[in-house]
Amino acid sequence: MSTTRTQVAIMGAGPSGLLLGQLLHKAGIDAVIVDRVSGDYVLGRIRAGILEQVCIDLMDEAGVGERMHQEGLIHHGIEMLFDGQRHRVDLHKWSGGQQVMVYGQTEVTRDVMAARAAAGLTTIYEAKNTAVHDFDTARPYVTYEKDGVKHRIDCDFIAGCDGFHGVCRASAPRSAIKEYEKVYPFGWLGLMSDTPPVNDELIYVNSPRGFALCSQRSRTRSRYYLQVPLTHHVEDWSDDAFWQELKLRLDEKGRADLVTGPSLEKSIAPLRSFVTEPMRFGRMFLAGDAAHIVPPTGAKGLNLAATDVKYLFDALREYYQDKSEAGIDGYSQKCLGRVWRAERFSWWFTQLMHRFPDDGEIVAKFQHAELEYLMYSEAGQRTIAENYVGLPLDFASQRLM
Ligand code: FAS
Ligand code: PHB
Repeated sequence: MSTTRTQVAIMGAGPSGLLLGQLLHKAGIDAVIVDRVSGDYVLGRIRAGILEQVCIDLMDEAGVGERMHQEGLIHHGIEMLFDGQRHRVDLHKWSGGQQVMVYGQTEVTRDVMAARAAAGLTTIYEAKNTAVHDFDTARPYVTYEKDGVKHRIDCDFIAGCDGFHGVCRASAPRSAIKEYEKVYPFGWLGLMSDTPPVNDELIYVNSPRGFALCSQRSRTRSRYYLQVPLTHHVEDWSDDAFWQELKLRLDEKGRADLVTGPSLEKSIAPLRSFVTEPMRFGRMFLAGDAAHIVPPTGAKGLNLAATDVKYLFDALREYYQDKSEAGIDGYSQKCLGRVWRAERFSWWFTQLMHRFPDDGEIVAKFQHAELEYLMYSEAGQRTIAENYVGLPLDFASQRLM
């Protein structure tokens, strides 16, 4: 067994692990990242597309925001389409001047990977049998196998950034953890194409045939989603079938403006709400999808991960530089306050925009009435805008109670 030592062992090289590694490096704190797949595999996963200001700021703090500012598209609004009518929600006006940016998670990951490689930092990909040990002591360590050799990394802390199916949360003692979960009775069939977006801003559709979302990655690359039953498989959906169904869920203008083309990627993602409490177990901290999952309706997953990483980085920096444990002791509670707000909005937005198989016609009428209220009420516009653009980092101190 080969043994090495670092200050922070990060499990997972997705956006959470990579961003944390970059921030720690800039603060002079040593970290090693271990992932069970290859870097190319991580880059091949098509996921989030919308960055909140907290994520944009974190990319800048990590020193990897240059291309994001060059290529990212600032959006000040979204369109809500129901009953064949579009209604624009002015995010900028109703959130007090805030905005969101269209910049794919793949690009975020690519930028941080490049910075990590340029700095000559260690990322161990395609590690097998990864495991975490003794995180309830002051001497935790992780182990893995690579090319038939067993390795051990001794560390001060373990950052569990290994996603929903990772080993870190699974290793927490069952007596110390509570998991909350809601699984939705449908999935999102996503398609990426090198075609110009159907609209300048995103369109969220509540149609009798189900939810649809018209998103984008650039002015020449589009990302579309259709709500599909859980019984469907991606091979059931030809590109033509996808485009036909999307047209049926759009309005006349959408059908006229939609530019179709061959899919670059097509996949079905399940939807769930999931939260782990707490997010800290001794010297192991969970961040991102390792701790929580949101239905992507509210575009919160990646942005919640970014906030966890910011809180965890600040706490670790405080430990090493100020010799204070206040940050690490307060990490879980600080994250969860924000996590539950985002979980609530994502659940609410999903209930509002999707057709649930067991709901009768009456729920469609409730949805229509709520959408009409939201679109014709200042309070309604404000509640969508404030939640969609995301809460400020220090929102916990701004709580009304
Ligand atoms: P990730 O899951 O991205 O990364 C975890 C990493 O840990 C992976 O690289 C994995 O290989 C590694 N790992 C797993 N087990 C391990 C082990 N035992 N040992 C070592 N490494 C291990 N969010 C949005 O905002 N909008 C969207 O449209 C959207 N679409 C999504 C579609 C899908 C199919 C999924 C799964 C998620 C989607 N999300 C979306 C949410 C997504 O963007 C996540 O929030 C984001 O990837 C979180 O990043 P990480 O926390 O780094 O987790
Ligand atoms: C995306 O572009 O992938 C995307 C955008 C907004 C969402 C979900 C996904 O709410």
